[in-house]
Amino acid sequence: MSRLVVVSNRVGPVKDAARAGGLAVALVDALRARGGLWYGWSGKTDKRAVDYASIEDAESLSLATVDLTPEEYEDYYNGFANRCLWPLFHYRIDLTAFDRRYYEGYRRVNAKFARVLYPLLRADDTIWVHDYHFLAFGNELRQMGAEQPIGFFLHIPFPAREVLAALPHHDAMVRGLFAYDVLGFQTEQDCERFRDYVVREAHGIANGDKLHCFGRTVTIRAFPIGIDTEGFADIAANDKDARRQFDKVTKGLGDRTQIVGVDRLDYTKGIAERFQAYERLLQEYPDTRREVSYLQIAAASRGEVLEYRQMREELDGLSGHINGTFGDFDWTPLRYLNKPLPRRALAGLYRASKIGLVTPLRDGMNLVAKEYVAAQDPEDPGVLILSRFAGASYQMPEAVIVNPYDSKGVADALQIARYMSLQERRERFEALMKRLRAEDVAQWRDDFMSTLATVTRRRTISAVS
Ligand code: ADQ
Repeated sequence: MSRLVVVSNRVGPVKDAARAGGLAVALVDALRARGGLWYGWSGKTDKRAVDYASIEDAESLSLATVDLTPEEYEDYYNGFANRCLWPLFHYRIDLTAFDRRYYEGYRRVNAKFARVLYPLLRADDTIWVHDYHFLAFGNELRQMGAEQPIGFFLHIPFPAREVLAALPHHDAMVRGLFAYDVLGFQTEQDCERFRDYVVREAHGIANGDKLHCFGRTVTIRAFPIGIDTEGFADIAANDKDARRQFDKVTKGLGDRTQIVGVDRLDYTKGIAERFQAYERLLQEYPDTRREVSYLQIAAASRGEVLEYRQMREELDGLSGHINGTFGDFDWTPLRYLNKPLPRRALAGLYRASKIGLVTPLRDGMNLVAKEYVAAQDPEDPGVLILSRFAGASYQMPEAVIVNPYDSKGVADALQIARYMSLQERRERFEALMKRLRAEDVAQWRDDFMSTLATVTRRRTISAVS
């Protein structure tokens, strides 16, 4: 078996991968099995950063990382990746910074990553590149002469053609993607939008899962990412930290319905809209007062980006308003915590919550939805309320599917979930779990790897000119 090289913006952790979640575990397992190399940014910035990787061996695999200069970090990471591609691919043209300096920095850093990796590659390596930080990376490697199979997986949505066209360099960006052999997306809908762009905008030709354009052929497929379903269910049911968290949440809850939301603090997750829907619930259904308790965990992220700081202020205001209006001496309607929870505690929190509220405005997949279901007690499972705009909604139709912009609709869904019969909850849970078990993270990884191996067995290699 050839060596696997995984490229992602952040590398690791390896030792305690379980702490970071299913994706890290799945990648570490694959890397270990193939004596692999995990390559990316060190997480450090340094004015004197050089084009050189630090390599460390970590338990049957190697880690190679590069530092960035503060300018590179600003233009490539904060700038183009997080202030341009992230909002644009999530349909927030209004928040997108179309700054050419960012784009140039992004190209430069993608080229730097390729330049540093290239001498470390072996002829029979297989390379798997992750996410929107590295759209241009494959073509940079090809231009240096890399002939290895290179696959790319996009964790976030691929936008509609008209939205992508707002990006001044959309054509070069898509052209560069044709250097990869396999392009993996979260859903069929993402594949469809990519195909639509290539056929209409670049006059490519679609043929089944193949797309021909710019003198190259790539294979396009959906690989919906999963979680470690069995492992997470086991933690929720049996782990002592999970149990401790479960007890903490349920103590003093009485007959109240616990609603939970868990997110990275990000405007794509629809937390402000969710707070408004909750307020609507309390307004329109007075029987819910004192009878529900909503806990929102939102771990701060990307605090250096202005839009994230503004959103944080907005959420502080909304949560204060809800508690000020509806709260009482002995009842806090909304508890809103800005911190990450360890995975084991998260599992206990999900299990203690009768309703999981997952309402992103746009999301590539959303793993919280999957974790919430996997953590439930099969005898008395809770109800998942899920946005139709999360990639996960296509695999999870037995959730209560909502439009996150429609606060009345979400408030109604909360009422439906509160009164859902045990039999209906069990039926929905069983159908959801069946698919979560079959389509877990190991299956996602193996599916991608075997597609890449099959596709590249016979093909010609060249850079996109
Ligand atoms: P994210 O946008 O980060 O990921 P998501 O899939 O919801 O989104 O979460 C990833 C992980 O972070 C989950 O395992 C979750 O438990 C954890 N997490 C989130 N908030 C947390 C908190 N407050 N405390 C502790 N853990 C927390 C991107 C895409 C998604 C896609 C994933 C994987 O945006 O659409 O599902 O990649 O491909």
